[in-house]
Formats: sequence, C-alpha cells, structure tokens
Amino acid sequence: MTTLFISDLHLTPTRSDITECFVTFMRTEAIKAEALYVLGDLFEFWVGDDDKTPFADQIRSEFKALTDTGVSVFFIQGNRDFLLGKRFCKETGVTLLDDVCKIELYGQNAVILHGDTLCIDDVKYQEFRKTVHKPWLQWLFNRIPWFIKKRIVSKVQSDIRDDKQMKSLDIMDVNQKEVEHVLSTNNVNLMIHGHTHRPDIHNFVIDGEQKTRIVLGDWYTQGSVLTVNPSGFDLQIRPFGKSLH
Ligand code: LP5
Ligand code: MN
Repeated sequence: MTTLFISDLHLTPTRSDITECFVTFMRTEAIKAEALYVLGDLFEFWVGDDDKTPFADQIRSEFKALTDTGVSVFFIQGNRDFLLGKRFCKETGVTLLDDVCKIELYGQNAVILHGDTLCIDDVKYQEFRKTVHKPWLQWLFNRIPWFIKKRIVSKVQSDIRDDKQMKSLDIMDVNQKEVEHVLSTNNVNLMIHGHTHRPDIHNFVIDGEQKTRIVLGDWYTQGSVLTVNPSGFDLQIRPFGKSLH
C-alpha cells in the first residue's frame, strides 16, 4: 500500500531525459501504487487542453494507461499548468482537485497544494496569479487557437523573465505565517507541496503540537518522489538515465 507524490517535473519536448525518467516512473513504480498525486508544474508550460502535439499525446497516454490499470491519479494545478482542465482529465482518467485540498493518508490528515499560494511575500507574483486566474480571462483565452495562445504565452514569459531574476530567494520562498495559517484552517499537522524547488522535510511546533511540512523537489537533474505508506513517508530521488530498455 503506497501513495506517491510528485511535482515540478516541467515536462517539455526538449528535455527527453526528464520525460524518460517520468515514463519509467509511471510504468514501473506508479503502476504498483494505490494512488498518485501530481502537485502541479507537471509541464514546463501547459497552454491548454487543446494541445494536439505528439508530446502532449504521449504524456496523456501515460496517464490513461495508468488510470486504466486502476491506480487513482489526482492533479493540482501549478503556476505553469493552471490551464490544465476538465478535458485533459476526461481524456486521461485523472481527477482534478481544488488548489488546496485536505486528504487522509493512512490515518493522518494532510493538506496538499502546489505551494505558490504560500509565497505571499512575492506580491508581484500574487497579483499576476490573481489576473491569470480570472475565470472570464481564462474563458476568453481558451477560445483562441492553440498556436496563437502559444505565441502569447512565449511573449509574456519573455517579458517577465527579468522580473524573477530581480527577486531575492527569500521573497520566493514560503511565508511561515501563511504555512501555519493553512495548517490551522485545515486543522491538520501535515502539509505537502512543491513549487519552491527546495526539497526538504521541515518539523516545527505550534502551540505544543508537532507539525510537518514536506517540500517535493523538481525534476531538473533527477526525479523527486515522496512515497507514503502506513509506516511513514520518505522523500526520495530517482536518477536520470535508467530507461526501461
Ligand atoms: O515557475 P517559476 O519558479 O519559474 O516562477 C514562478 C512565477 N512565474 C510564473 C510565470 C509563468 O510561469 C509564466 C506565465 C506565462 C503566462 C501567460 C498567460 C497568458 C494569459 C493567460 C490568461 C488566462 O508563474 C514567478 C515567481 C516564482 O514562481 C517564485 O514563486 O516569482 O513570478 C513571476 O516572475 C511573475 C512576475 O513577478 C509578474 C510580473 C508581472 C507582469 C505582468 C504581466 C501581465 C500579463 C497578463 C497576461 C494576461
Ligand atoms: Mn511552480
């Protein structure tokens, strides 16, 4: 009995090493799990569910093959795949969850999220997020042909690239008060998220109660997987270059 968590793979056609590690993970590991949770930023950028490229088809078919075997797969949108929606889920059998979700893990309650919403000191990003999450804007954007949307995204990405480079690492990390607030409003002692690319297990005490925040790693140089079973959790790495063949 195992539940797996991954995030921040940033899958893209130009990084076949990441895709290969992901495919191996899906076919050899996820297939034996009870459930798989993808906590956002699966893709380098997801322009929309109307993506008909062979790469998008390949990733969709990996998820479909997995859910067809009976593994439950859940997805929380990240800041790079907030446009992944109902159609992707229908085509793959994946269940889309709310941005912040409370789950039960072998007797322990946990709150799971991508993690960008915890970075409240990054005021410019939070304003940007509010804009691109406006339902009317997404409704309009989703009606534009895919290749035009792709061009718009590339333009916005290059316009704001320098903006991120100007920010301090502190500003781009989670705000501890916000972490505590989310733990307490959800009435849980465990939080699992990604986004910051700072894999770690943080233990701290609030009002005499032990709390744990697990941060998943990115997949730039190796895979990062959190395995959870009734005896506990383990944040592990998966080296690149171990293909199926
Ligand atoms: O993922 P990572 O770590 O690299 O960076 C994130 C934050 N950056 C982003 C940007 C997206 O990846 C790129 C989005 C392109 C979207 C195009 C959308 C087209 C319209 C869709 C309409 C439905 O998420 C980064 C954080 C970092 O995490 C750490 O938390 O700092 O945030 C930024 O860099 C954002 C800038 O600070 C915001 C600058 C404001 C620019 C305003 C442009 C308005 C464009 C409006 C588009 C309609
Ligand atoms: Mn992210």
